[in-house]
Amino acid sequence: MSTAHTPAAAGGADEAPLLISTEGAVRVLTLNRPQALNAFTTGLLSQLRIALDEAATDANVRAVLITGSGRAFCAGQDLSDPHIKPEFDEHTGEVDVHRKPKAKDIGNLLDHYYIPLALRLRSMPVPTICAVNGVAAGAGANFALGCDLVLAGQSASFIQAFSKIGLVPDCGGTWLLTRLVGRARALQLALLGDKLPAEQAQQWGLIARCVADADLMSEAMVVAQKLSKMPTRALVQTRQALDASMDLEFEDALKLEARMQSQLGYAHDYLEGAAAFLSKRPPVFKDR
Ligand code: T3D
Repeated sequence: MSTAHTPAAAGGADEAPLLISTEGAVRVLTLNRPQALNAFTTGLLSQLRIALDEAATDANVRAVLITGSGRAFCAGQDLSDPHIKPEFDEHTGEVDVHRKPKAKDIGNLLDHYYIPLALRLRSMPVPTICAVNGVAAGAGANFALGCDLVLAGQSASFIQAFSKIGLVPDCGGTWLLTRLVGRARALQLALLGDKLPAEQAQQWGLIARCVADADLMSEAMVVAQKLSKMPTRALVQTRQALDASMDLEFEDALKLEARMQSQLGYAHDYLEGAAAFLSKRPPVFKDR
C-alpha cells in the first residue's frame, strides 16, 4: 500500500518542493521543482533534511528511495536563490567590475545546508537508493552519489558543473568521486564539467546500474523493497565498514570486521537468519 503526504511548506510555485510517500517499508522522497530541474533552494534542502530525519527515526521505514519529478533529477544549487544569487546588471547580464559586489558567503550555505544534509544521508540507519531520472548536476549529482545504491535511467547524465561557474565540487564530491572512479577520472569529470551519460557512468563504476528509462522507478522500487526486507543493521554496518576500509590498514579492517560481527552476532537478525536457514524457512528480519 502506498501513502503520501507533503510537509507544511511555503506557498507559490514551491508549494511542495518535496513529495513524500511510503510503499510498504520504503519511504519515497521526490524532489519536486520540475520548473527549475529540481534545483536545490534552501527550502528544498531543509525539507529534504527533515524528511531524512523523519525516515531515520521511524521504525517502520527500512529503506529510503530518492528520485526527481519531471525530466531531471536535480540541477544542483538553484543559482537564483536569494541566499547566493550574485549581483549583476539584469539587462546586460554583466557583473559591474567597478561596483564592489555585496559578498555572499557560499561556504556559509554549505555549512548550514549541504554539510548537514550530506552527513545525514551518509549516516542513515537504513539503506538509501537513488533513482536518477534525468540530468544530475553539481550538488544534485553528488547528493545522488552519496546514496548507497544509484540506479539511473538511460537518458540520465551526471555533470560536475562546479568548474564552469568557478567553484570546486561540493556536497561530498571530492571525497566521493576519487573513491568511486579514481583520481584520473575524478579530475576529468571535475575539471571539464562535461556530461557523463548514465551508461558510461555505470561502465566507470560511478553508479550501480543504468536501466531503460521506462523501467527506472519499478527497478529501483524492486531493489528498495528487497533491501527493506533484509537485515537493516548489517546492511548499514556494511556501508560503514566499506567506507572506513579506504583509510584502514588491512589488519585494522580485519579487526573492524570482527568488532562488527561481534555485535551483530548477538542481534536478533543473525539468530533469525541462521535459524531460518537451518530450518529451511524464509527469515523475518526485524532489527533496525
Ligand atoms: O552558490 C553556490 O552555487 C553554492 C552551491 C553549489 C552547489 C552547486 O550545485 S553548484 C552547481 C549549480 N548548478 C549548475 O551550475 C547547473 C546549471 N544548469 C545547467 O547547466 C543546465 O540547466 C543543465 C545541464 C542541468 C540542464 O540543461 P538543459 O538544457 O536540459 O536545461 P536548461 O534549459 O538549462 O534548464 C531548464 C530550466 O531550469 C531553465 O529555466 P527557464 O529558462 O526554463 O526558466 C534553467 O534556468 C533552470 N535551471 C537549470 N538549472 C538551474 C536552473 N535554475 C536555477 N538554478 C539552476 N542550477
